[in-house]
Amino acid sequence: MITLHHLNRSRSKRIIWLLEEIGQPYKIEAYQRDAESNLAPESLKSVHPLGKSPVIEEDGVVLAESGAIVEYLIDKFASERLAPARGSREFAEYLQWIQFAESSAMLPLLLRMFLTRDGAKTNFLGDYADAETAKVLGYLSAHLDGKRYLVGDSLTGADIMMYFVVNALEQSGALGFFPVLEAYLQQLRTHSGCQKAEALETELDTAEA
Ligand SMILES: N[C@@H](CCC(=O)N[C@@H](CS)C(=O)NCC(=O)O)C(=O)O
Repeated sequence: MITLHHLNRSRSKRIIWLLEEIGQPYKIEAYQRDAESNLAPESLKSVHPLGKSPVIEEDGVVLAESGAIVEYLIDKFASERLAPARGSREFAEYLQWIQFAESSAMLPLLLRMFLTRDGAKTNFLGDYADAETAKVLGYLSAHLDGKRYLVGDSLTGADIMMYFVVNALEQSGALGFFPVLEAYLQQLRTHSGCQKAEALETELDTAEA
């Protein structure tokens, strides 16, 4: 049995979708963010010292970092369905997009989100965040133009990772500037695993809207 330690409104949604795709038995331990700080509760630190989500427990392995969890679970349970063949050119691209989704793409989006929440005037950070956001999303959009998925023509773990990025973009109200990414988001939402992850995320979120 795989256990997912899930925090409301978090990257953990990626892992719910993945668990739906791989079809192994799983259970969810749900946690809620603190209403003031937006941080995870202290109890998550007893699962993993970082105290962040997602974290999984699987056959004695306790693993944090959504990208690592996606690679680990696919490698173990769904490598023929959700990843290209190891050693192929597509596999290299697959690894790149998995990393991109949590590093190059997330950094400027998070920076912009924190700057907006903070409200302080910045010297260069605001311009840097906006220029980097345009650069990385422009790159992603150019790659996806005319394509349904990031690698080949079927769903892989890279798309499950990227879903959180385009979902965050939608929530920020900026998705309309990127019609290719909007179409990609709709394509990902045709998957029943994605729909189930959305429904479970909503069901497990007890915070006020
Ligand atoms: N790079 C990590 C990021 C983990 C992370 O920052 N998770 C957030 C939720 S999206 C979290 O737990 N925030 C609450 C906190 O830091 O206390 C991953 O991909 O899993």
